[in-house]
Parts: sequence; C-alpha cells; structure tokens
Amino acid sequence: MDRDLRRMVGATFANIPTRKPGLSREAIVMLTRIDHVGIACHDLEEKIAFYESTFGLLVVSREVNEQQGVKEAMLHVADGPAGASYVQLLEPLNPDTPVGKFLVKRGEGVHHIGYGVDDVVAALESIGGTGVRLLDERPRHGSMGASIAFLHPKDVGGVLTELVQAKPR
Ligand code: CMX
Ligand code: CO
Repeated sequence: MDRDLRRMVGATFANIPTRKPGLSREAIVMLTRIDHVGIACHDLEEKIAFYESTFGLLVVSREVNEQQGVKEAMLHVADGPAGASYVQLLEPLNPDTPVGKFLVKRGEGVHHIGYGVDDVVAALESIGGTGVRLLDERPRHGSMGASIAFLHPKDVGGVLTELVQAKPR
C-alpha cells in the first residue's frame, strides 16, 4: 500500500464511531473484531481442500472438540489490530449434535459468526442483562485455547452468535 493510500485508509477508520453515542461504557460490550465465520460441512477434508485451492487459505489448527460435537479446522484469513480472523470449518461428530442437526435441517453453509471480545465473562453478563438468552452461562473451551460462549440465534435475528476471548499470546 503506498503512503497516501495508507494515510487515507487510516483516516477513514479513525472517523468510524465504534460506540453508539449516549450509551454508558458499562452498557456496551465491545466487539473487537470478527474472529471467525463458522461453516457447517459434511466432509471436512474436502472443504479444507476447496478453501485452500480457491482462496489460498492455510490451515492453522485442527481439533476434535467432543463437547461441541465437532471435528474442525481453522483457516487463517488475516491479521488486524485486534487480532486474527479465520474461517472455521465444522464437520459434526454425529447427527445428534448442533452442527449435525443443522446440516439435516438446512444443509451446508454458514452456521455461526464468532466475534472477538476482550472479556467473555463480562460480555456474557452484559448481554445476558439485555434479555438475550445465553446458551452458555459460563465460557467453554473453543478452538486454539480460546474461551467461547454462544448466544441463542432466535434472540439475535436468526444468527447463532459466538463470543470469543482468544488465548493470550
Ligand atoms: N443458526 C440459526 N438458527 C439455528 C441454528 C443456527 N446455527 N441452529 C439451530 N437454529 C434454529 C433452528 O432452525 C430452529 O428454528 P425453528 O424452530 O424455527 O426451526 C431452532 O434454532 C432450534 O433448533 P434445533 O434444530 O431444534 O436445535 P436445538 O434447539 O437443539 O439447538 C442451538 C440449537 C442453537 C441451541 C444449538 O445448536 C447450540 O447450542 N449451539 C451452540 C453450540 C454449537 O453450535 N457448537 C458447534 C460449534 C463449535 C465452535 O464454534 O467451536
Ligand atoms: Co466457532
């Protein structure tokens, strides 16, 4: 990026308000970034190959998370000032899991959005106070050592929403 363009982009971002005026700081949960987009698939290896060959993404982590009922891979997209962002590919461990049920009902596609937060416990308390149902009262273990918690999609306009506090580097 040349220097003028860099300055322009910097200035543009500096002008974007990040908080709704009039709300107290305590009432606001700061979402720091889009941490990942979770995508449900039938065949993890096939989808990894697709994302690698089509978008040139690289797998940075593979895990089996029994508690969440998934076999998954994180593919790095970009680094930003608030941390990295990823595509999370999810294959269910069996049909009676969140991703397994989703695939039967809706087929492959976007399953959830994961937003970065600095403090997931504080975020849960604040969001729970607004009436949005918390699927996790307390954080659970997520990809790459993160602490995660889900919000009910019916209370977030049909979007299953995950809060992600990344493991400290
Ligand atoms: N996005 C949007 N809506 C969803 C959804 C999703 N991913 N999954 C389910 N729903 C909707 C269903 O369509 C259904 O709506 P209707 O009643 O209008 O048909 C409703 O929610 C209930 O769905 P269900 O199939 O009966 O499933 P359950 O209620 O048993 O579970 C949910 C739904 C969201 C509570 C469950 O999937 C959950 O607890 N998810 C959080 C954990 C998770 O998804 N883990 C996997 C990812 C792990 C990771 O990212 O690390
Ligand atoms: Co996720």
